[in-house]
Amino acid sequence: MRIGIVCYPTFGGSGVLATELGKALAQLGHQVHFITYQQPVRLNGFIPNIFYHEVQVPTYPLFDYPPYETALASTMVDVIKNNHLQLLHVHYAIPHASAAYMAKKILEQEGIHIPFITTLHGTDITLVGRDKMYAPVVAFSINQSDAITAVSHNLRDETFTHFKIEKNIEVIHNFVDVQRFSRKPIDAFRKVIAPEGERILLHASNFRKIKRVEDVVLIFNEVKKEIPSKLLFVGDGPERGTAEELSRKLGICDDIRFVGKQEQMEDILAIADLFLLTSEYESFGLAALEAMASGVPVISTNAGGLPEIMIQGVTGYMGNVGDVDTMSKQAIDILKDDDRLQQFKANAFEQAKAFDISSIVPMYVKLYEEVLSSV
Ligand code: GMT
Repeated sequence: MRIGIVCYPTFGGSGVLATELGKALAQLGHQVHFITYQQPVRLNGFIPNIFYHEVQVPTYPLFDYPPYETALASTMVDVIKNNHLQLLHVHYAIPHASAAYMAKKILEQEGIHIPFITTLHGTDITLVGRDKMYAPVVAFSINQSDAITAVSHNLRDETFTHFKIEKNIEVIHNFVDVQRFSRKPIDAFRKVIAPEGERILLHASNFRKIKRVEDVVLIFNEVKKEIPSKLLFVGDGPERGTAEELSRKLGICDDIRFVGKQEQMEDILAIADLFLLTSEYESFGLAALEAMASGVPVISTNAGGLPEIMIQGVTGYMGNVGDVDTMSKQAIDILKDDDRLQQFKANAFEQAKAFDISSIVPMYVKLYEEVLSSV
């Protein structure tokens, strides 16, 4: 198949998933064309069968807001026509689904039929998409999609709750390449972070308000009182300053490192003992799944789709949003004893296998074939 993939090229989960999907499809022999405004972060090196088309957004003094959606739709038209694409798969509804609809309608006038599939990822529905400044266009373009998928049952339910959707939404869970994430820890790296053999706790996100990164600091503060440990913060975003300020106030900043945005997550996860994800909402929690694939148990909230990947008391624990007390006790429970920690690590790894790339990617391929056969 010749497939166009549209996504955000940044470190966000939707872009990561879309890129990994494109790479996997290319490996299966399909031709994959990424259409986005920057080279996706996980699209590194030369991969046969993968093409990248950059969306250029010309500016003009009249534009306070350069019209990205128009440029995106025009690029889609150009790429589809010149590369004879058979279908488009857009990740994150805003503005990718409406741009795909526009491209589809333009091409229809030239006798070219291009179906598009929209994968809903989370905030495009639960936070941003619901805003009345976006909602009518989001609902319309989802309904116009030839197929719709959601990354969890929870997100599918949320979509039906907040929008009038007239079509089926298929749940295809996010995936992880377990083989890639099962790395041996680099001892020298572990020593730099935890020179006295302390436990290493880890949080990775875009540091938006919804992640509640202050709760990560508060949990770490409690753990540290009982167990010698260090905390690594991976990623960056608006709430990083808040987390830093709180760690200074608590007098624990020497035990916390902010390492910024990182491409080699598998190497960082390999040295971690526990992953913390305290979000107010996660449609899925891809970062938690990647941790599990690295054999790292997870303490998370029980929000959104997290209960669909976690097993309470087995792969880690889930607590209510904001219940720092309970989540701290759960973290200590996992970390206090070596054998117990090893058991949780093994369980986390075992559960990640249920979401391995090898079993999830064929679901997308099947969907593509169904969509193409109904054209
Ligand atoms: O976590 C974010 O805010 C980034 C966002 C995105 O769209 O990139 O992540 C969403 O999609 C991920 C991949 O499907 C999910 O694993 C995340 O749970 C989801 N984030 C939220 O729902 C807040």
